[in-house]
Amino acid sequence: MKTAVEGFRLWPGALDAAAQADLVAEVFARLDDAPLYRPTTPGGRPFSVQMSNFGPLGWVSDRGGYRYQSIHPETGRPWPAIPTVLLDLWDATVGWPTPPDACLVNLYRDAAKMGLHQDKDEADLGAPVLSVSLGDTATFRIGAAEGGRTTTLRLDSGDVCALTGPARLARHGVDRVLAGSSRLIPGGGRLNLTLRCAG
Ligand SMILES: O=C(O)CCC(=O)C(=O)O
Repeated sequence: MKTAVEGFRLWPGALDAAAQADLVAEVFARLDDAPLYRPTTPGGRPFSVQMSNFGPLGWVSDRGGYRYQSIHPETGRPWPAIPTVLLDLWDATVGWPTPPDACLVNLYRDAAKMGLHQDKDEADLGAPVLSVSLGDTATFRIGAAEGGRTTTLRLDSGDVCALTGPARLARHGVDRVLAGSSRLIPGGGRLNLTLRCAG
């Protein structure tokens, strides 16, 4: 498929309905240990997206800035392990020789969205970023790292995409989520799981 940015890869429907339901159940079981919370930007503004993490390292944001850390900022406990199915998906798609050590969990409810940004808090900016979409459909926007025009595409439940090579630092974000387009997520909304080599 021709993509918006060289190095952006998309696997539409990579997870079938049963795999999506199993993964959602696994994610919500882990969220009992590492509850979703609403981080704030370094400037003090709350994100519209709720977040948690799995893996040795988790991405956090607060007045201290953006960073990875090994404990949940509210409970002080280590993050739960990354589900094996996601590690297998990493091997089957991007095939990077080292496994991811961070899985950011983003839950979009109501009018939550994510502004255009680059992922650059990771130690290894050569390693790909793999992203799994579950639940409501998102309008995803992406453009080259250097600037210029962006393009939008739909990410449906079960779609998997990756920022690799020249797209690793692509600008990307979620303009909106189509509320009620799926019934997969308990309580509604969209779940996004993003795997990275952070440390
Ligand atoms: O929700 C998405 O599809 C994108 C998430 C994202 O860009 C991020 O976590 O950095």
